[in-house]
Amino acid sequence: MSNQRTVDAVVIGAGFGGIYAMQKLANEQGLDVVGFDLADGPGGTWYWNRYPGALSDSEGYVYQYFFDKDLYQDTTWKNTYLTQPEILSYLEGVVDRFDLRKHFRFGTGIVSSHYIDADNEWELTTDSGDTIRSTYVVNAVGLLAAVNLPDVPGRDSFEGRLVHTARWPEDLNLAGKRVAVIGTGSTGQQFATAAASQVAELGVHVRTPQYSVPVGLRAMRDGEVEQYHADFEKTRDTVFSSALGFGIDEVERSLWDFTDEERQEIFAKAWEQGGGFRFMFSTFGNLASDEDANLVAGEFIKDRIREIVKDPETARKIMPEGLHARRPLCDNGFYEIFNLPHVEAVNISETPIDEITQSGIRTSDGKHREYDVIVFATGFDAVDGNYRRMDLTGRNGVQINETWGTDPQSYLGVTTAGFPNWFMVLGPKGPFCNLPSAIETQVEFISDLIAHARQADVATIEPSTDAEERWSEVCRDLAKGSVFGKVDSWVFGANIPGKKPSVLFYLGGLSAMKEILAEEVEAGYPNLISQGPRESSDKGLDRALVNQ
Ligand code: FAD
Ligand code: NA7
Repeated sequence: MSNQRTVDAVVIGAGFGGIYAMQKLANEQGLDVVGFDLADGPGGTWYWNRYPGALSDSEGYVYQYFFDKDLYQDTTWKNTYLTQPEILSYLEGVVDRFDLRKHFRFGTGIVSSHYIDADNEWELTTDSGDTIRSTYVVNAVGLLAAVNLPDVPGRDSFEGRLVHTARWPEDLNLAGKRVAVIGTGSTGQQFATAAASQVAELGVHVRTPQYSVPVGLRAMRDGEVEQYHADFEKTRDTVFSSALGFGIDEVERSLWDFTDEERQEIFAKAWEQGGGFRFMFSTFGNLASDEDANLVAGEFIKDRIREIVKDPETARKIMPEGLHARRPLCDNGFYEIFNLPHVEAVNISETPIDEITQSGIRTSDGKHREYDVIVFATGFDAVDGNYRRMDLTGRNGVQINETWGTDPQSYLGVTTAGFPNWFMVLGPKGPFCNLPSAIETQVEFISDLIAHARQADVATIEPSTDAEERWSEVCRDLAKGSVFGKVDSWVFGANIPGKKPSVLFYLGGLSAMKEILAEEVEAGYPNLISQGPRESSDKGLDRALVNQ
């Protein structure tokens, strides 16, 4: 790459988002596009998260693209949920099917993106010092991709293997090893459940126990995948016209309209069928909004934990408390592993980790446990993390951190004021749902917007700060009505020391988001394209305000 190269568009990231953005911009629009990913190949999340047990918690029939019927009908899957190797292989197949590999430079990170005001262009620098100029930048840098590796005292002194689940090394064989896992979110639970059958000893370090229900993993039945293929249009329409895109029934009925016995029956059926989102959104319509109803659901799960975990003291150590209001979790036998003699629950809110030593972990009760491997399943600096990790400046050299402060902004989750011709896939204040479906929706919006701007000879796509502020207000108001903001988790940026919690998602649902985007398009992008002095319009926001 030479210093002089100028392209139409740069795509950063080669996960679901970057791959589809490349397909739209390079293949469909015929633009000159270069893609970059730090990873040595495509896949994004599924390139990096190779830890034992890594599994989707969206079902296989919705955790894929819907933009191409032939692709959907040529895709088969073995079980109700998808393992990491299956998803990685699917995404690699998509890249090859659409001949996209030639557009990407893998193993190459973008360290800075600067808007050059005088030229109305972006200048990007790679980690090897190359620069490239581009009219448009599409960031598909992932919302669960900026690794959180907490600075536990002594961390770097450990002489065994210390790994983060999202940077899993291929050569790490856990067989017969003494293994500690720190963290019991979705990842920690998946890892611990899978590792329990491989390792000699497993110390599960639990800080905040979480509610989890069975995932319901089972083999696809004869003819089931073929039926999904045949029902392509129906499934696609169901997914995109739903709030969550998970392919589950989204019920409205209130828990309070049922007797205790009926509630137990409904919860038991969902428990049997499996799926975290199903348990929360297909049982009753008010678990995510009504704290008391939510607590009833929590009690049901606590009863199951008491039944499953034989030793009451162990059950106590992993027992969740309070609202069931993090991203709903599901597992493939997590609670059951605590009945195994070589699996120990270490509650590190009761006995915090004092230090990691050369050979293990010392907790505040003075106990030193020896380990060969320590696994950090400590999650991500979610949503805005990867933007803040770049040297990123917009108009007049203003840094993204300065623009966003502690509350990352966007208009409709895809653009932000002061950053012209610069787009985000799954940026802050985008929809909270099955993410490949959100990605398709956003990439199509971005691609159509770029096509429109080029055709209409519009030099600059950028939201007004006013439109952005009103979008924030929509997101804030929706968050107020949800239990999710009432507990600390990555969903509200409340999992990273020093990060101030903020509203990171639009909780109005995928279908409503789609309608809002469509209105913006139909109205001629009034909040994104200005001819002459910028005036903001309410048009694209009408639907959002109506839906509140
Ligand atoms: P990613 O797949 O995260 O890809 C982003 C890419 O950008 C990465 O490869 C990264 O290397 C690259 N990148 C970032 N910054 C730079 C830079 N500066 N320079 C170069 N490259 C850069 N979602 C669901 O809806 N359902 C699920 O079941 C589900 N399961 C999940 C399980 C796990 C273990 C994890 C971690 C996430 C899961 N998710 C799930 C969320 C998942 O991240 C999304 O579904 C989806 O894969 C996101 O795709 P993406 O392309 O937006 O980002
Ligand atoms: P999560 O859900 O953020 O979980 C991280 C876990 O790590 C959680 O149990 C945390 O405890 C724990 N953690 C984080 N920092 C520390 C420190 N410093 N010490 C001890 N324990 C710590 O991340 P996941 O990867 O599991 O899941 C993220 C999403 O990716 C998930 O929803 C899926 O969509 C895929 P805490 O709860 O903060 O007390």
